[in-house]
Amino acid sequence: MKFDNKNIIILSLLFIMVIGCLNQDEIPQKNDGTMDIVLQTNFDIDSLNTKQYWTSLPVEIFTYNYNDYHYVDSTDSNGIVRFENIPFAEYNININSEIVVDYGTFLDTMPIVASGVYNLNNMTDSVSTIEILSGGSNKGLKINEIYTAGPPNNFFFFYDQYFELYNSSDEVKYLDGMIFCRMWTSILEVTSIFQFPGIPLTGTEYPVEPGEFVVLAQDAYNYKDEIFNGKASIDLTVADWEFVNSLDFGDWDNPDVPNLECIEVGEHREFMVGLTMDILILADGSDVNYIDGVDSMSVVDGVEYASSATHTKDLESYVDRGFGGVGQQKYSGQSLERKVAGFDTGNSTIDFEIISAPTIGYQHE
Ligand SMILES: [Ca+2]
Ligand SMILES: [Ca+2]
Ligand SMILES: [Ca+2]
Ligand SMILES: [Ca+2]
Repeated sequence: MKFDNKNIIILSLLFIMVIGCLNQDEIPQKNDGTMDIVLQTNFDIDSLNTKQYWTSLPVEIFTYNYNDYHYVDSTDSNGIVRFENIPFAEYNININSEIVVDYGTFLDTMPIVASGVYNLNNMTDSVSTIEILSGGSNKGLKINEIYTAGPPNNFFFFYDQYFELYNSSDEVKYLDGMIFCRMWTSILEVTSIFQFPGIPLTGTEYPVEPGEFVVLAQDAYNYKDEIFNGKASIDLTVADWEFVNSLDFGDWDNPDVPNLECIEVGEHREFMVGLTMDILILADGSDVNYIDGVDSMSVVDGVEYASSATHTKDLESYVDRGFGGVGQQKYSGQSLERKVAGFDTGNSTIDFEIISAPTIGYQHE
């Protein structure tokens, strides 16, 4: 790869010139000039730092500095994409795509993402590198959507919470005996523990097909008409499962929807989680002694979410390296979903996005 020195000089001059006419807080104006962005996409295919370039990968850039500046172009055979003569501004970079990896004996389709900001302060670099992350290498049952914030309302209603699981693997998975837990700050501290019926690890009563979604409702109840005159809340009678604590006498039990039962001795509470901050764990059920937490080897998926960007990360990083949901509003009807069904890089900061409305049993566009 060869850089053109002339371009670097022109870019640097342009940078100095444009910065020269702007106050620090002022957003760049359309007539401030143009710029080029050259991005080298890198993909570490085997997590061993083996770089691979991907051709024809759509890369999107957009800026909040103006209304309509949004560009999509594709990488060349060196994994490079160029945006030339675009208005001077700070651009966000977004890749949300799929790649097909040829393993010789089979092809594997993997969802990938990359995101970043092309910072004006770094404009003297002629080529920026953007790392592509694959969310498909660790397949299995995933916590795909977390709908907890409550529908738009001003009387603190949030009882329409649900969680969506997704089987991103190519094989049938079984829910038999699995546990779904709310944790305190670590996998060592269980706050609530509910279990699917069946025998953990070996049971085959409750299959989840590859690509299938499973909806776990706080209550499999139709909140659509009763509470909000058909406008704001949702119908959870479509759920595949509901959480029931038989010691909570007020807990709704829909006879048509099977139950995850509370297994904590003496616990009277329903399964209910934080609206915009909490930790959820799906585990295989081989360890149900909750006193000392959930055995790390039994954890199938775990997600931390928090609306505050300054939230201190709690959950062990080998379960989740980040946290999703920054900026999510309580009582907004917003939901938190993986960018692509089952997409999991092991970092919820990257894997999840806030969506404006829940998607019960399907993936948002
Ligand atoms: Ca319930
Ligand atoms: Ca039920
Ligand atoms: Ca334990
Ligand atoms: Ca969904």
